[in-house]
Amino acid sequence: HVHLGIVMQRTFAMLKPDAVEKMGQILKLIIENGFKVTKLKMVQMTKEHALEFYAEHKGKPFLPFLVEYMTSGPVIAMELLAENGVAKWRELLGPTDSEQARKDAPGSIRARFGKDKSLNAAHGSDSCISAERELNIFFPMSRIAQYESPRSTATF
Ligand code: RTP
Ligand code: MG
Repeated sequence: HVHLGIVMQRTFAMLKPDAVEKMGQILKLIIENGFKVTKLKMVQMTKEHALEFYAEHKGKPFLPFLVEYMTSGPVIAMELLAENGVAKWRELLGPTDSEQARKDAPGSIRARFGKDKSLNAAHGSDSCISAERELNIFFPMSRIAQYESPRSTATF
């Protein structure tokens, strides 16, 4: 059928350990840029978890350092929803190298909150296929019940 109108796309975003302390500012930026935060949680990744997440980088020289970085403290995992969300989030992130980002995209998240080509503050899926894979790692369907449980014990 003919599809008219806006196509919303979900993507996986993550604040890396060095950016978690700046979550307030970064979340404000995310919302101001028109994303809906549809899932969010803080988790400590294990080494196994990080190796699964970065399977595409198996064998690359930077992988051991990357795994150490990503397991050095908690991360904030999110599902973001927006029109053309995958590319839109990569755009707001800026180039991988934060020093490059400060030259080419000074308003971007990596320019503002990252340090260099390794410690770059945040992650974004590079395609819809990657987004589905990465969202399933952090937000598996079988655990959806945990989402509602705090409500039943809350007192108002
Ligand atoms: P990300 O996956 O985190 O959104 O970043 P990206 O697509 O822009 O970069 P990618 O090539 O997928 O690399 C994943 C992460 O590995 C670290 N890295 N270090 N030292 C290095 O040469 C190097 N290259 C990449 C960065 O933390 C990068 O985000
Ligand atoms: Mg990548």
